[in-house]
Amino acid sequence: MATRVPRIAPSEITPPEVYFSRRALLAGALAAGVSTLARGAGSPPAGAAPLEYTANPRYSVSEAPNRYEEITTYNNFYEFGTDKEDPSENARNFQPRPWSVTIDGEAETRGTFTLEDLLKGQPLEERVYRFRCVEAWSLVVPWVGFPLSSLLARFKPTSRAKYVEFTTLYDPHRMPGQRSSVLAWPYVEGLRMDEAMHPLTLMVVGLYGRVLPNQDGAPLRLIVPWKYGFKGIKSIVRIRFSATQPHTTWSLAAPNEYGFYANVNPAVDHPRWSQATERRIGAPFLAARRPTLLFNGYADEVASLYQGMDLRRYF
Ligand SMILES: Nc1nc2c(c(=O)[nH]1)N[C@H]1C(S)=C(S)[C@@H](COP(=O)(O)O)O[C@H]1N2
Ligand SMILES: [Mo]
Repeated sequence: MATRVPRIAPSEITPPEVYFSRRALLAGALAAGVSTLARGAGSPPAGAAPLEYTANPRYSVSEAPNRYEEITTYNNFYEFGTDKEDPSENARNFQPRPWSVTIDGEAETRGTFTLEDLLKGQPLEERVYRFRCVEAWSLVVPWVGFPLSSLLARFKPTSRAKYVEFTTLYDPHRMPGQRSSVLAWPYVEGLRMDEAMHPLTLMVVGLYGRVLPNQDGAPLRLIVPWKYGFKGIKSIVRIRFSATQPHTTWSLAAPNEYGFYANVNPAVDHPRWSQATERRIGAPFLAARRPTLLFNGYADEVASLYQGMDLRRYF
């Protein structure tokens, strides 16, 4: 994931612009009921099935979302190739339905559930989140989904459940990138239980009011907006409650480069490049480079989860 990212020269750092803050949250709340689609920042194709959802301004930034085309043609999804434009091309014929997810580990309720069953009784929300890839580019995305916490609660995790592990589909016939050994398949990610239960942590099934496109992780993917993008595992087929910290794909591939926590932190550089700034995809060249914010701008909401932890050690 990291090989083509250039070092960022200090001279490229631009002055602060508009940031996600408590104030932005309040501004969002005042704009309640105004759909992000009304901003005209992008247009999903007529072919994608519309979803029923309500906007959640409490958990939305006021920055303009990236265009649909940007969010769906500049992707990381190594199961469909390692170049940014590979997933949009190679996932075109992927069939994300029917789909089922296996729940196991430290929970009273376990088993295999259909996607429809998992979505039952989960009202969908649109949330406009900032998204920061570890490769130092960023997007603003109007996701549609529901809080992971309300899904997990249904399975009654036991008191031994300290972590949640997520696994992507393994099927090299349907995911041609898995025929290469660029990563140890299947892709695995994980969260501490309190991170998983945080109200910002989202199970995503849609984008721009429509069913999630294959290249963005159909039919079900995770979004944790204060963490680097690689925590947002796609096309999930298994959720396991665990007493111990999961062995996650990127931290196994390069433990000194990709930590388990992966909280966005401009003060902790990647060993091979700075994390102090980021490039906003689609922004005019001179405005594209902007400072990266601690916890991706969500510090007010999540910093307390890491009180007393050395974020340089637990990166
Ligand atoms: N299964 C799986 N999930 C994945 C990845 C992947 O290669 N495989 N890439 C991650 C990375 S590095 C990023 S930045 C985001 C990209 O999400 P997007 O393509 O929807 O922007 O997905 C994450 N989830
Ligand atoms: Mo990423």
